[in-house]
Amino acid sequence: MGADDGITRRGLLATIGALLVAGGAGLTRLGQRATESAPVQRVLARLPRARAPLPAPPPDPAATTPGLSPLLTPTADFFRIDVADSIPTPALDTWRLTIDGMVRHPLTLTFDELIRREIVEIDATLACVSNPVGGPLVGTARWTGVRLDRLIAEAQPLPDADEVLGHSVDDFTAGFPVSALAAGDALVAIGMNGEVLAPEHGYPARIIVPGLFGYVSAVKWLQRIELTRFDQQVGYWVPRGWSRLGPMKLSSRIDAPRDGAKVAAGPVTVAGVAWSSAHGIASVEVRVDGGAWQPAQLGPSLDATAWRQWWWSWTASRGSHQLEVRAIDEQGTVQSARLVPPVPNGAEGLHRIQVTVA
Ligand SMILES: Nc1nc2c(c(=O)[nH]1)N[C@H]1C(S)=C(S)[C@@H](COP(=O)(O)O)O[C@H]1N2
Ligand SMILES: [Mo]
Repeated sequence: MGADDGITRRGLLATIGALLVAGGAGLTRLGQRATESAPVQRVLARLPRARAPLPAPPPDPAATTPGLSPLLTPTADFFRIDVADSIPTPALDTWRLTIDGMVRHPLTLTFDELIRREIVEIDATLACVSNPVGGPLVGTARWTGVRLDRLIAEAQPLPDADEVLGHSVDDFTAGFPVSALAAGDALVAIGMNGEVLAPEHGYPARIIVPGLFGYVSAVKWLQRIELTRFDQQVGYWVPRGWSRLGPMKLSSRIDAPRDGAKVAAGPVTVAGVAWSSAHGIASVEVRVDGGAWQPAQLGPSLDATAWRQWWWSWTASRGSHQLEVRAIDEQGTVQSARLVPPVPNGAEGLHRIQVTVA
């Protein structure tokens, strides 16, 4: 996020202060006052509670394992990828979500109408298709929103519609198969990690489809959901050389030690994260200098579509050593070691680092 969202923090706080002095009526509900600027509306917004909130996350192993990614990625650390020149900040009171295209009953909802539907929570990992092996473009969040399958069912899709195409206020599009709704966990998300969506992550609403890369699904600053056909329309990135279908791939990453690190001989905790598309992680293995694969310990499982932390205690001997990791999913699939670049449907290969033990 740059300084390009049209308002400085100090200016924003001053505006809120003025509003509070003028009377706090706008504080009680989302998007009540047409006179508030869009950023002020966002700051004043409160996230509605899920009808059946998820339990609090278990103690995070990252608290005691230096360098390990947290179970849930703090929003401030969550990667940001988009083609937006500046971050759109739709005003809640004029924002609408339309569901149309190949449907019997097109639907247009205000924000208040959207959040009158049942609010649910999911824990899911989101990865960018352009993330290289071992790269940072992946994060896990607790998403709050309205079930996308139910919203689309309200619009009564025609049987020959095979694609859900999301449109943003800035004309980005992403499409995925109608069949991806069957899992029941896709959301029109309005919250992330217990807070109203941050401007850079799609406020006021975005799509989240657990198990799919962002470029085919996770439209931020959402304004329209179109039911269509893959043989008629495809999302923004498809004519630019990326695949029509974008399931996330079984992947793993070493967070600690860092590549190129110098560590002391003796016990060293090797740790990281592993994730799949929809099948949970069954095991993670580590090897040193191409030796035998060693089973790592796994952290808590939030959901099959959320990453799993792992760690392994290595007795490091002096010299330069190579560490590699691989994941195995609940279906028994072993992560591919074949090197594949991100284009057109996601990188493959094992994350490999080199460390010096002194
Ligand atoms: N409006 C809009 N939404 C978008 C994009 C975009 O360019 N514009 N990029 C997509 C891609 S490629 C990814 S990986 C995710 C990233 O979401 P994040 O920035 O919240 O991590 O947003 C998706 N949604
Ligand atoms: Mo992406």
